[in-house]
Amino acid sequence: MFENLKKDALKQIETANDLQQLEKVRVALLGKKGVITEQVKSIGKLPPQERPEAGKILNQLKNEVEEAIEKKKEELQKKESGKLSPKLWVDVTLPGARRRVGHRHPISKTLEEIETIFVSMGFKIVEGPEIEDSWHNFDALNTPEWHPARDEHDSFYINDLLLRTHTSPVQIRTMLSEQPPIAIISPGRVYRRDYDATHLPMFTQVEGLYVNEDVSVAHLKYVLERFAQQIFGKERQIRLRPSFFPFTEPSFEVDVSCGVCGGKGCQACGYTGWLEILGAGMVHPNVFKNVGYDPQKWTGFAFGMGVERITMLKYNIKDIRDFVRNDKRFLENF
Ligand code: 2NM
Repeated sequence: MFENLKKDALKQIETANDLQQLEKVRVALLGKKGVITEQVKSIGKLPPQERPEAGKILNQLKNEVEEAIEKKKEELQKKESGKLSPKLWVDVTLPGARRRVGHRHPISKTLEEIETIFVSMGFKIVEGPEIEDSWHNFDALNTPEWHPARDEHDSFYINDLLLRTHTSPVQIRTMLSEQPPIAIISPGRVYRRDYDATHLPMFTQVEGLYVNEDVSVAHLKYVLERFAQQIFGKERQIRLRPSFFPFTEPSFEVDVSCGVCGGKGCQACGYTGWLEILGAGMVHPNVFKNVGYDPQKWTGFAFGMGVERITMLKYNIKDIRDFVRNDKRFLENF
């Protein structure tokens, strides 16, 4: 009884040549609908007197088959453990995962260039606090009480203090602690409530201050022309247009000739031939009074520029917000 079934089962097990095939054999024999399982189920259909014998034989058969499967499984496992599954194969001809190097931020790069240019002309770099009181940020700079920059709408206040809106308070602090002659630049972060394609709420400024006897607009223009030619190219020209700041008189907007058309006028410069790069002027006598300098004796020029703006002009960047997106594809270009 069941001799053929047994012979056939053991042969199937013996000829299985990998674990996957062996598992198929196991299911075909002992699975829910396996041949042996079906035989066990059909014992109930035999005449009662034959059932115990059939049960005994089938049970024995089942044990033998299970044992044979287990033995074969061990054998195949030993054989297969020596080789990797295809999932773990490594294609050694593939290029390696490239580790991309970091980059200096374009603002850091421009700032460093600006600093180098002014240091080469004898200016000293001075830094100061980013949180200021309104005396250093506004009053000392001759800014009237009603000036809109003082408004909560335009500046970030922290109770009675505020985030500096320019680095001029650093120049005020330097004039309070040192005596002329003074030649300084003050680079650093400044804060204004403004955010669009040309304004960031936090941006980088460099302001300059020169105080001595007999300083004139000619000195200012000479220093700024040298600056413009070193940062943008020696063929570039500058021009001064009248403007207004509370802390300087006279005050100017300073333009550089367009690098695209050479000053003839084109789309890049709005067909004017000129691009605005900074603000400047002769230090207002009231500012000197506020720091205890005699305005009859001392004269000076000052200027201020946005490093983001200079960088945008240098590299033709259209949206200032690109500087704060941290996109490597942007940062890689400088
Ligand atoms: C500017 C434009 C013009 C400026 C003035 C001073 C100080 F402290 F001497 F009064 N520092 N910076 C100044 C003058 C800044 O930025 C557009």
